[in-house]
Amino acid sequence: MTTQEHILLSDLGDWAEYTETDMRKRAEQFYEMIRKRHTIRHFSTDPVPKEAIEACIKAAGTAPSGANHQPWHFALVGDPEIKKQVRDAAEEEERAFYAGKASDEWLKALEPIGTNENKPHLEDAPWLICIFAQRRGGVEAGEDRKNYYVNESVGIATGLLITALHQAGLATLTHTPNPMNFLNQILNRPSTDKPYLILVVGKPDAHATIPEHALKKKPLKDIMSVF
Ligand code: IYR
Repeated sequence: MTTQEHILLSDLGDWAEYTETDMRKRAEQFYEMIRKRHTIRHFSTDPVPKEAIEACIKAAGTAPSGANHQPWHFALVGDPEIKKQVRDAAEEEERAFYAGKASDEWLKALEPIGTNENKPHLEDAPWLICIFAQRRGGVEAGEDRKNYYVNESVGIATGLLITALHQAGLATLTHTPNPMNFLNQILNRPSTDKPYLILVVGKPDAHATIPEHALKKKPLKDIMSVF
């Protein structure tokens, strides 16, 4: 065991103390902001500056992770040719999914959302963020150590990313064709990088709709217990 330097949080200046009133107000204000996030499936082809996406990915990269190994990779795709390759491969998997691979129970659960095998948004949206979960890595670039709590870490980073994008005025769709191994090939990722999800990013089309089903959020009493 080596002893490690620790830095006083108060020296960093990265923690702010609020009064109870301000704490409650800020928490409510954040809720009012984030409750307006909706997953959308109809994207406009309007361009979105790469710098805005990069800042959101930097925010995602601050997420807590197992042993701080930051076991994630974000492949940002804006090239129309590569978006088409992703769409073609994803739609092939989705055709198999909707034509029989998915159980009746699963298809029934998806009915109120109205999804199908057609994924034009994979080409319409200006950006696809293909997120990979790294089974191996380490805290320094180029390391090849075992990573820990990989799914938890990447899930948290993805949550931050979706939040950052929403806050910047960008809409998202979390898309998970299954299997997604085609992403390793198209985006040249090693086999120890597991494709985690595709985040479709852009502005909503003027006629974008949201299924009523998606607006049903469980009230606090159904998602929380207090002891
Ligand atoms: N990946 C498919 C199916 C799908 C599955 C779930 I669970 C969803 O919440 C939505 C879709 C698709 O993208 O169509």
